[in-house]
Amino acid sequence: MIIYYADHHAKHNCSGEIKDGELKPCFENPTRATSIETSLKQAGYNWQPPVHDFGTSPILAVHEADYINFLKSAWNEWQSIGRSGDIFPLCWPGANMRRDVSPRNIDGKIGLYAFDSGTPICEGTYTVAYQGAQCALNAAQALLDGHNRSFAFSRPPGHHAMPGQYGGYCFMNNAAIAAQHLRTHGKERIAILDVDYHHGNGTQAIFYDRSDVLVINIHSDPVDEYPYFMGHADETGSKNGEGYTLNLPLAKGTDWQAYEPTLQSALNRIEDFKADALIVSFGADTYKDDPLGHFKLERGDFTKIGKMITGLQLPTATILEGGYAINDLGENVVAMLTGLKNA
Ligand code: SP5
Ligand code: ZN
Repeated sequence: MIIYYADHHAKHNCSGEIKDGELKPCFENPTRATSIETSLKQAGYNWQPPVHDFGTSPILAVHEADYINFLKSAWNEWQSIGRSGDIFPLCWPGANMRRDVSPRNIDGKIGLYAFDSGTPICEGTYTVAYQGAQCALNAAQALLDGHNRSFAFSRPPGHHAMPGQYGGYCFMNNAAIAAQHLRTHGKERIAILDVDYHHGNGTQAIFYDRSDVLVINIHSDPVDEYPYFMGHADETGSKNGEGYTLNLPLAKGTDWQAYEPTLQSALNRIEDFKADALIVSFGADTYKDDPLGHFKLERGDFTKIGKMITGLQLPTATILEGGYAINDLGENVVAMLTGLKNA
């Protein structure tokens, strides 16, 4: 298991997020990574910084250039007009409004590039998201270099990030960037298995038209849960990608008994697909005590998930997504890695 982690992730540390109509402390905060560091160290794992910098081109392979440019310049622009707090959106182009004329005003731009109000941007956000993407790229490269298992646990997470929009604490889609890197460098068929509690709308959108990247989500039914507007079972891909998106929404309260057969059907689909490599978007927010999640998985279930994935016998890069029960997060990650270790 080769592990990547950029410890200056702590510079993405916003002052609060809008939740339930109020400004609350951020769930997605630096102590998440500290919890993982502590537990990995105790379990005898080592990690390394993203030693190779792949630059922006693999990021631009899945994200729109104007969007990445916005992320890069947003903080300076925000500050230059005297704003001191974190960046939040104010106004969105609603269903019958126009998005074909780009606003010059910063608040307009934010409305164009954000899809929720729960994802603040602060001074370090761009650099940290960039380093997080580099961690994922190094994890993908490890597979190309012949490793069988890699793990990237950088913040912020990525799976909600769309081709041209941020949200759900995500700015750059680390899993999609990793998957595309494998495609660019000769792997023909990539499967992405997203087991975060929330639907990975960004990853789905990025590969929706394509048959070379299979995207499977097991998540809380969007009828009842964020991100609400994507992740239904009838979304199966379009054009060449028809049949290469699979959504397996589950009800709130799902425990291992209901989760296990769903995971098995996802793994069966990956087997049929004959993937050359697997990317796992791993969110520990399916844990029973997660403050944002409403599934009932136990710590030992993460080891079972890892073991079942190992049964596929595929080179596997695991990318951290959510998980907000901070005191348990590190141990939950170790439990997953225990299952993912080669038999
Ligand atoms: C990567 C990831 O896990 N992102 C999750 C983003 C979720 N943002 C929405 C949070 C709103 C929670 N409101 C539910 C109330 C729970 N009591
Ligand atoms: Zn999540």
